Amino acid sequence: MRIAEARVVVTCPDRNFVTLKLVTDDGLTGVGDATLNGRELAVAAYLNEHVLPVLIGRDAARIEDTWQFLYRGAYWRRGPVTMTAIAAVDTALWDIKGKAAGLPVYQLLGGRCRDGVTVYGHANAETVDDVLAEVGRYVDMGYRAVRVQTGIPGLASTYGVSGDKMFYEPADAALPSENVWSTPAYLNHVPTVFERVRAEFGPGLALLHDVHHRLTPIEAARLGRSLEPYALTWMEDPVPAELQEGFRLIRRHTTTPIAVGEVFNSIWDCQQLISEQLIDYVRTTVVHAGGISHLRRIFDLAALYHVRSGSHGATDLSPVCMAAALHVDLSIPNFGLQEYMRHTPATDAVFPHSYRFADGYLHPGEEPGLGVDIDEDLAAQYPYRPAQLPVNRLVDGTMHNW
Ligand code: EZ4
Ligand code: CO
Repeated sequence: MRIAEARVVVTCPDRNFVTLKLVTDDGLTGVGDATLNGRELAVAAYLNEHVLPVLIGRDAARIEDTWQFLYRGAYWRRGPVTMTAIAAVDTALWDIKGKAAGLPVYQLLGGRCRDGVTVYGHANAETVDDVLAEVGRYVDMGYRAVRVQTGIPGLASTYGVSGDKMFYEPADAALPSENVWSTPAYLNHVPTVFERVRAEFGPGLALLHDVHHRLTPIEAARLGRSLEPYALTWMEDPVPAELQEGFRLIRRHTTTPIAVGEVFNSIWDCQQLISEQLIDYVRTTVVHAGGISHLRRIFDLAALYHVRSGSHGATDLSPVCMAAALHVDLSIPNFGLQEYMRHTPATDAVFPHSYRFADGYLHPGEEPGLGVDIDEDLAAQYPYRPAQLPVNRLVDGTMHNW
């Protein structure tokens, strides 16, 4: 079973996606997500120029060896572009292995550890009154966990608040749009939001919030402490995580659980956070952390330290990534929660998939492999459109983290 064909498909059914498709000499196909939001063509070029030529003729059954070949063989290790490209190959090879075995990938990973994958949705609105209605909508749809983001009084726009309530797309312009940020306004406002959401929905609903890398450790400590009465499931990305030891400071001050890692590419990015028990959920996911093979290594390390999975699942991670994530989520002992932002109908049509939402859970389905594909003819009707993520400045114009 050798890899006979490999191609990269770039398509924009409402947003850009990069997908790797592999075909074996006996006619099996596999797909892998290679989307890096705002940097799509960098990964496409990495795959086309440096990876595809070494894949042709390789044994498609040798998933781990191919991973090691691409990781060690590049000499230049890690980084989002490299690891996203490796992830796409790894994911596609797991898809092929499942089809060759006639089994869904979660069976190859050890079988199911639970009945379904609990997901959380995104309730967001400019005002608190409106966000209460949005949370209610998710509860009515069956969600057991909801992320809550609102506008901040005095700021023109805020991360996580979108016009279209079901399909949030932050990469909103060909050149980065500019947001303005005020930490004091934010820290004062957020606890008032959760006070009302918790009062309205009671103790049973899991509530989450994404800080999106905007605070310092001591500011995050204050936010975590001020949110303790509302018992959040997690406070996400409170500070940028290059300085992993910085989380010790947050930990000393608050029992609000912490989730970090959607931008991490490898086990080395979270090793200290996990082994010092500085976080509660690790948000690494298939597409940006080296594929199914490497993600499972991260989650196994996490299991040793009471850290659970909480994989990123925004709309810029394609249905191929979502399908792969669900096979991992179903099969690991230390699953926590899976983010699930719905894709638009156009995206869903380009990526036919077997996973289904029911009663607050996602189910990957029983098709051999990942249960997802790309309709290449339809994809060709949606040419790439340049789109970048926003940047963020403080009120005085200083560049800040977005
Ligand atoms: O900003 O996926 O938790 N979800 C997030 C996302 C990220 C985007 C970046 O491409 O933080 O909305
Ligand atoms: Co996030």
